Amino acid sequence: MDCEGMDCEGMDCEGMDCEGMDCEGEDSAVAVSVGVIGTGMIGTQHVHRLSCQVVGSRVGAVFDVATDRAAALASEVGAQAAASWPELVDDPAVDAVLIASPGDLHVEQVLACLAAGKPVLCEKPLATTADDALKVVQAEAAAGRRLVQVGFMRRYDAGFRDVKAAIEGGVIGEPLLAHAVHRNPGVPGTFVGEMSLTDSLVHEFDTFRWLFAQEIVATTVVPVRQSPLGAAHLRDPQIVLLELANGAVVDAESFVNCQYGYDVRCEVVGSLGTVALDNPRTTLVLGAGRRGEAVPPDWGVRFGRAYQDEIQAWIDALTTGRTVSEGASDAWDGYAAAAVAETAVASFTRGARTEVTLVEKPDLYAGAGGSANGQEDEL
Ligand code: NAD
Ligand code: ISE
Repeated sequence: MDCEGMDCEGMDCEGMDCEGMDCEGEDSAVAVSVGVIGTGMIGTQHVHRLSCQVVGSRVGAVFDVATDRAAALASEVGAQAAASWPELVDDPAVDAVLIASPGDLHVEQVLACLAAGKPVLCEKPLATTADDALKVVQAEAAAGRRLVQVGFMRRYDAGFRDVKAAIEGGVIGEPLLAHAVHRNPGVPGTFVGEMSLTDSLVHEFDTFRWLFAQEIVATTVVPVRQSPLGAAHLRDPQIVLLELANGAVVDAESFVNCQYGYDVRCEVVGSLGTVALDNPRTTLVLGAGRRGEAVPPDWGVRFGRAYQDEIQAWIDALTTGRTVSEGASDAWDGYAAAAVAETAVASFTRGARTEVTLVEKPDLYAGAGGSANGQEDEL
């Protein structure tokens, strides 16, 4: 990695081009200095994770257009409040960048990180159009190395990992189809347009590419009677049929105003059996002739451990000379998921089955259908 100007005190620098780096005190505590762009709901959580929970990281700088909120958070964790996001990206005291701004801003911010040669963990979606996501893939391919990881944190969730292990272990035979639900109790006013597809179900698009190790080749959005309780401007709920390259089919429901809690489940049906992912159980209440358990209230609670493990794996990768952690979604995965989302939007608009078109996969992204990455990506 070209790490000129980085403060990599304590990092494992063996074999790196460290000219100009401050590498004194390699035995002291490792601290990758991360700059965080966007300190809204998840950005704030990630700042706290990077500061207090993840081993080997600290927050060097934050930026948000809500400058007062960003300044307060910066002061809380001992970080700089940058004057703009380009200033944060170019700050020599920032080793790597975590992007948690709205999805339509990601591509410009990611490309700036690539131009600065800095590893970036970009929250999903990588971009809101396939063309924009492709720009990231092309920039990495031109540079010949991957610096981008996409925040599809389910790949770090213990339950989803168990599902993948069951499939790969042959426990259910050949995976043939899956049923999936993705329900939010409600969404903020910033959730507009086709975000059920581009922002919520984009998780399923990544998840099932990864679980089945297959690209998604076509989508069909099935119109559903609209809930009277959701925002009028949202078509909610929705069902999307995903066809995978080997003929497997997934039906995925998005319901972003389901009212009762956050509910992400799936069942994969194979030739010998099935594997089902349920909500993790915290308590089981038996009383008054009923048996009950809590439903997670939101994604922060349901996937808190997955976000933590995802960011820890990223920081571990950076401290051991890699830029993308093993098994994480990379820029190709972000591009493929964005292309599926765009295809689903087109299917919804046209009211017809629509095929996904992907460019040829650059050699840089080894492995098919979102399986574990084969590249070393030395820093
Ligand atoms: P949010 O609206 O709460 O936060 C976004 C923040 O970005 C706001 O504070 C806003 O002021 C700020 N912002 C707006 N313009 C900006 C700019 N030009 N530069 C820097 N900051 C800017 O939204 P959120 O729910 O925190 O979502 C942020 C991103 O994280 C989205 O891409 C979303 O899809 C993703 N997300 C991922 C998960 C997950 O499960 N992986 C969960 C929630 C959100
Ligand atoms: C949100 O942005 C997330 O990524 C959550 O994981 C997802 O469940 C929710 O639908 C999105 O809006």
